[in-house]
Amino acid sequence: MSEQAWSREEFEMRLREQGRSYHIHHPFNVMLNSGRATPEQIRGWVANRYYYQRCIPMKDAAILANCPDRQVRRLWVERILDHDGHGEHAGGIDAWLRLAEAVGLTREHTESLRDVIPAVRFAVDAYVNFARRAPWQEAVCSSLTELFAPAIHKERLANWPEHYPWIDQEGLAYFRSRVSLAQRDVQHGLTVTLDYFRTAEQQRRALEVLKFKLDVLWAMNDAMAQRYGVST
Ligand code: AHQ
Repeated sequence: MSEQAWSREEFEMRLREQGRSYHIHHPFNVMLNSGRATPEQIRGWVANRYYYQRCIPMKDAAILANCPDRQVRRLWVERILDHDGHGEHAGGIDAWLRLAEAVGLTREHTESLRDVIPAVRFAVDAYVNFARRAPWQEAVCSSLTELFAPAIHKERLANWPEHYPWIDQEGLAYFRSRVSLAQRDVQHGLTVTLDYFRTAEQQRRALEVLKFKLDVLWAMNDAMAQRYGVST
């Protein structure tokens, strides 16, 4: 006898429950947001997370390429423009490079990827390749780690100015921009996910997909903790 599928509300709750595994709880992130990080650890984090940020538009373009639904594409395309920029909007990747300069890196050094740890590259590439190969609805579901992202951006905005006064606050503009953009993006991603994953088996698969992406983010922090240490 096949299992009973969760109601839409129960399914959403099960997705949100996964937040307990979000990288806001990783010791490296806790160190960053509690003011215990050295400038070298912060520069390492910014340089490594740059690789993630620059790959996000390619991940989203892979979803667009696999998605036959024009209504979904016309919303999903905004994510690429938000990161790459359009018209006079320089975009999120440019804002991340401003963060890099604010923490004492150069744009050129950051874009060279010289500091990117192999395990960070492997985790990010696993995410991009997943989006290229998985059914587009699964790739949409994997973006739902952003259900938990506004909290982590708000935590940085609340704590970094006090803990790291040496960082020009203009450099934090990226985090400010993501609070509302993440909320907009995740509403769309959640609607697609709740609409598509209907049977018990599909809903279990959705949780597996979200866990995979949570592991991508967690593994990136593991690699940075191993490389830069976790100050206590
Ligand atoms: O800055 C982030 C971002 O643009 C995205 C896109 C989204 C996705 O499509 O997977 N996920 C994501 C995330 C961003 N910032 C991370 C952070 O900790 O600053 C969080 C990350 C996410 O929650 O997936």
